[in-house]
Amino acid sequence: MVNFKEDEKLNVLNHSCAHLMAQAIKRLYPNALFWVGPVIDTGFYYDIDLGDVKLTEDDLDTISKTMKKIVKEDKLIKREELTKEEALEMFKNDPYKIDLIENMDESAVISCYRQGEFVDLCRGPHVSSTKKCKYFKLLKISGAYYKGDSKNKMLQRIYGVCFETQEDLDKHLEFLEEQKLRDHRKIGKDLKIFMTDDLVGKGLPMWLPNGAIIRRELERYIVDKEISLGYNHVYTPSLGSVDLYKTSGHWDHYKDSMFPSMKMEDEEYVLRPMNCPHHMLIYKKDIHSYKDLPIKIGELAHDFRYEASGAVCGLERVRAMCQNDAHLFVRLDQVGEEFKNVVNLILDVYKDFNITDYKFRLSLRGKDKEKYFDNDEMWNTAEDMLRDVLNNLNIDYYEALDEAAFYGPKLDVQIKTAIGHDITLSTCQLDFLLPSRFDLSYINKDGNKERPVVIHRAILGTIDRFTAFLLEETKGLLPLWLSPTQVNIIPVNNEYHLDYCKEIYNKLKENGIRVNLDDRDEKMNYKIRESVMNKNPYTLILGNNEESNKTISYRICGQDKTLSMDTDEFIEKLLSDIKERKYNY
Ligand code: TSB
Ligand code: ZN
Repeated sequence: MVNFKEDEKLNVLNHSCAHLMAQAIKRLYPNALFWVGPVIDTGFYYDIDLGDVKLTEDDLDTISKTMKKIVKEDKLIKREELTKEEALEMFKNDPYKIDLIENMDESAVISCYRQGEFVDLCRGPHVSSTKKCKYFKLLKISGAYYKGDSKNKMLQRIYGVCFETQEDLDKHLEFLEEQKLRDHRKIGKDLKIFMTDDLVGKGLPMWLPNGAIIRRELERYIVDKEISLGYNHVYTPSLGSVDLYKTSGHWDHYKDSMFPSMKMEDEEYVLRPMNCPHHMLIYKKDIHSYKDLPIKIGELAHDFRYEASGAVCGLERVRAMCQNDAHLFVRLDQVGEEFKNVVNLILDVYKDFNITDYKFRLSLRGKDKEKYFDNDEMWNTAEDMLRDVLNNLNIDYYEALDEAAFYGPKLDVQIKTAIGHDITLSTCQLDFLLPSRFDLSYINKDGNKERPVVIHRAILGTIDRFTAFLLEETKGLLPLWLSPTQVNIIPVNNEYHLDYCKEIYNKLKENGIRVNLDDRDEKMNYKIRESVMNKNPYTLILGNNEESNKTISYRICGQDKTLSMDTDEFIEKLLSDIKERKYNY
């Protein structure tokens, strides 16, 4: 997908188009005030204060028409330079511009761009005239808090894109349409995988029977893999006392992401946002020798985070989630090796799911003193060590400030979702803090106490997010082992072939294959079309031929041909593909 921010030409063009849009809005709504209008990866937007006027999607047409008029007028776009004083005078009636200007250096040369009657503060550069912004499309409106702060006024944000040719624009719009079809929220609804209901609450999806099958398979898959690697799984409660989270440091550094506490008599509890504190105490229960390490405590653990209501998204960002979590308690000399093992596990899992389009991100501490535990020495050690580990692993990664956990730096695996969100799938984190907060130790070779290091890791991330990702990657046609219905049987004619269909149905069922018999009184072709829409991997069509030869005929979803096979051979093939967890068809 084209990146508007990185492509130099498109960047300038889209920025100019944002001004064009602002000019059109100002003509239509003379009281409109403008905050910022940057180019983003997916095009441009402008944040607008329209007072009491609430724009709807229909208004986008009107705005577009006025923009087209200004394109025709072919206004020259001219740069002017001002001192801070001049700029403050020029925009004295615009509190948003005043805010921007006041934050600039005294000595800065401030530029603005004029096109006809419209002038806007801007660093530029811009195209030379409005004619150049001919091929644009306004895409959507949303609310956006002034300066991104929910305590501030809500502005209206209009998104758009602009290209150099009609052809490029059409191609892009087609791509966006296809993206929409890949949106896991649509697929999840169409395939009856999950639902949401405002009566339950925002960010609290419910997994329907089809989703529950996917989830159970994923959970079995990852737990089995972890068991084979020496992980020990536990179950711990989703609640913890406030004191537990005070001890860990979550209370000081992570409270904003937690649901408020519940008080009962003299006790106070929280829904847990993470599982580390529980696992620390499990480790602490026993005395450990250096020979016992690494100790790997895993859990499919339920967590609760108070994600902003505007940020929750289907299964991708939820407020109640299930982490594929584990904490590895390791000696200092084991950090490199164990980190490598986790990265290899991530790569191994990605191979199983054919995941190739991702980036490793080294997530480092930011400046915010409240967000991160304050100990420079600890951070420097941890960040240097992690960088070393990654360099030794020879993997490509980029660094990002202010993305660490409050307790330490992370290696995150970033992916782009169908609707363009940049999200973390897997994570592996290095932590010197919690072992000390919980006073953890092991007995070293000399019989003295030493502090272990903790590696936090989630391979599938959360089952929720991973499922969202899979639905988008596969467009709903999941690998056979994950498909809620693996085989759908359709009789050529209900009147004659139902008995044979039932015989095959029973045979498949006895073999543990998830099978459905579509015996509704509908036409065969209708049922076949629906079976494809429901992304059933195998659709069996059984009639006279199949019955007399004791065979089956099948179509694989998304493939045109119909193939015939001996029934037992077919079952064997399916069972082997399921057992191998084969990804493709
Ligand atoms: C790995 N304590 C660590 C754990 O031991 C931890 O909680 N890390 S985390 O905060 O990064 O969360 C782990 C993973 O959960 C993330 O990598 C991400 O894939 C997933 N995740 C985080 N927040 C959400 C959410 N709101 N909805 C769905 N998945 C989420
Ligand atoms: Zn953790």
